[in-house]
Amino acid sequence: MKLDVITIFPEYFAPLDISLLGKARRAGVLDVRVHDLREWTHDRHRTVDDTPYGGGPGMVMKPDPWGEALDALAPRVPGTPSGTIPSAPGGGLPTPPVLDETSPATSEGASGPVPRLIIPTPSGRPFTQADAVRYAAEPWLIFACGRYEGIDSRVAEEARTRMPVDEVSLGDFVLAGGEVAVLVMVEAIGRLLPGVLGNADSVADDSFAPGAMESLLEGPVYTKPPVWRERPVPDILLSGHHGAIARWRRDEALRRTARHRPELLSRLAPEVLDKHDRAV
Ligand code: 6GU
Repeated sequence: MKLDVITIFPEYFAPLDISLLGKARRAGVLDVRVHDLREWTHDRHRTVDDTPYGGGPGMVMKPDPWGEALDALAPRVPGTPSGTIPSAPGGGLPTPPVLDETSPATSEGASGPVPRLIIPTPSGRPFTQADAVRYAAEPWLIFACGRYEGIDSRVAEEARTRMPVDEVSLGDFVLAGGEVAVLVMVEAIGRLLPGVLGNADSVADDSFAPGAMESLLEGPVYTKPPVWRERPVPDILLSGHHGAIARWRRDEALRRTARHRPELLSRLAPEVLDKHDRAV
């Protein structure tokens, strides 16, 4: 998988060299390139922001450096619309097709793969494990890290005329910029790539993993010693009864979900519930 990151703080991405993702990069499963947005500025101060139209606090990222960066990383295929839609009434080109999360997975055309552009923003739709699974199957992702009050809206709008664009949020809180959000998403995606995790089975048992664990939180885990500070490991885990252990784990997952995320339980699809779940 090829991964481009555009940011004004390339130093934020040093952690991608270590641990699991570092291993994936050295193994050649993951090709990450971090780009400094200021390379696509042309003024002495390498300006990337300006005051917001309509007034208000904070600054907005200027569209020009972003447009040039995206043109450089994902060159427009000759013959496709420029994306400049003249606003003059009755004039201009027909609106080009809009590519978004409902578009099919990145397709391999005659000119090679089209990247998916991912823009982290607290006003995006929630990023979930299902997105991580979908993104892990794509050949090429571009992450655009906004700062300040965000990126001029026309950047995403114009990019949508030539690649799928997803605006995604990590949750209901506000970060200072997209960099940390991108590190989070790249780790969630990277650990799903073939050959990155030691034990491929561990992915299926994850909280939120598609299948039996969809909408469930994983329960407690234990290792040796069998008694620690007078606290024994639950007997069932030492019993060797694999069926009973699986049932116990599922009951614990249901209990933990009820306690920490009650709204997830009402979302459980009937087909992922087994006939013993109701008793918990
Ligand atoms: Cl994806 N970006 C920023 N800046 N803040 C966030 C976020 C993303 N998700 C939650 N808060």
